Amino acid sequence: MFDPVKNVAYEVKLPVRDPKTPSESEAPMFAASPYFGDEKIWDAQTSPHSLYFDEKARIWFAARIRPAANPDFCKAGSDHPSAKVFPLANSGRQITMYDPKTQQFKMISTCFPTHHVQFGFDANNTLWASAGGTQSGAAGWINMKMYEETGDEVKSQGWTPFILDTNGNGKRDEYTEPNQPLDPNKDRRVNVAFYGVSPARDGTVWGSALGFPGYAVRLDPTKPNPSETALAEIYEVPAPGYGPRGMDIDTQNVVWMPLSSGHMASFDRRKCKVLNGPTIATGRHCSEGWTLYPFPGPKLTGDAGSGSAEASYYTWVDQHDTLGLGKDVPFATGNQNQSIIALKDGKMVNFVVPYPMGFFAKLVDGRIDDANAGWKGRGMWASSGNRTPFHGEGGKGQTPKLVKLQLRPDPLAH
Ligand SMILES: [Ca+2]
Repeated sequence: MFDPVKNVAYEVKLPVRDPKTPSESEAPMFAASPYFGDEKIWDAQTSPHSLYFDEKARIWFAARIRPAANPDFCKAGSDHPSAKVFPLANSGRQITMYDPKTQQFKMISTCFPTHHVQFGFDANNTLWASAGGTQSGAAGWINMKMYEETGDEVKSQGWTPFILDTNGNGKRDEYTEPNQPLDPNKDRRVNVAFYGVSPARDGTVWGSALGFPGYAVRLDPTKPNPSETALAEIYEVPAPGYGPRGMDIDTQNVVWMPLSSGHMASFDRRKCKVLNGPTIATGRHCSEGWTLYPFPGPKLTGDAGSGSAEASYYTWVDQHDTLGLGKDVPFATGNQNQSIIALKDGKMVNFVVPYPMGFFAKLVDGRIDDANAGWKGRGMWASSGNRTPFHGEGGKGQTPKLVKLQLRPDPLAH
């Protein structure tokens, strides 16, 4: 935790609900580390991945609180509305909330796995969770209004599989499974899940689905009982692009994501000519919605594509102009450029962090302390590091760092 007003950093240990929660120290060691030998220094039980502030300045983590086997209410035979549609046997991470003011924790045992979390703009203040990999095939949420009012973690959670409207009638119907032949009279389940997840202002929820070439995925949960009614759409990344990771969305509902092919990609659904029917099953029905922008840096030897060797992890959209390049400017973590990379008016702006060497951002967020103080009142904050950093300046024993970026009008401005 870091408080930029008081300039204080401290650590908080996240608790588990079940003492039998696995520890990373139980994971097998495939080989000794050249830096740490056979010492297992990463021993977290909670394995927290990503986090999000709420309007009360509390922090919601994707974190493990129990062993992976789900309680009965998640599984087949349960009368939970989501379990009746799509029972889930395992969840590798759940939800933990920390309130810095009261120093209290709350934990929610979710049936669905969590990886990234983000609040929606709806009246229920829904917290959406991505799954990470595609194994679960489900998108999960917490109705935070209900949870805050009742404390009922079972009733307040829900999830749905990803169902495409392949029969094209505008609503969700009986569906065929991914391993079955397509039936023109039915809808179709696809085995995807969100890696990055971002609710849009129109009530839909978007995410990236890992894979080669991978997808942008849209979920429309705006009809009552979304476990039974939510419809999904998938949009395959077009050549020469492939390999999306963490994504974000802008205020116009345009999706932004980094690609392993060395591009920043945008997807704008408003450009699509077809949105449902049998041709959407492959996700190849709207290549016109995509735009690929090559990242800065050299290309990989022999790469016939147009991208660079950059291997960006995450894209974040500055919806509120916290840095000063403008509202809705997308930023990517430049993990090979040791930078943060903005796309401004079609051009890449590469903010290289020269020292300490080895700058390695996993995500950024913005903060405006004084909207009337120009560049001094605002800034972007980036994490630098990994779970056990060793590849940065200083070597073994370094801890992760926070880097603040501000956009001065000229280099000597102060
Ligand atoms: Ca349908």
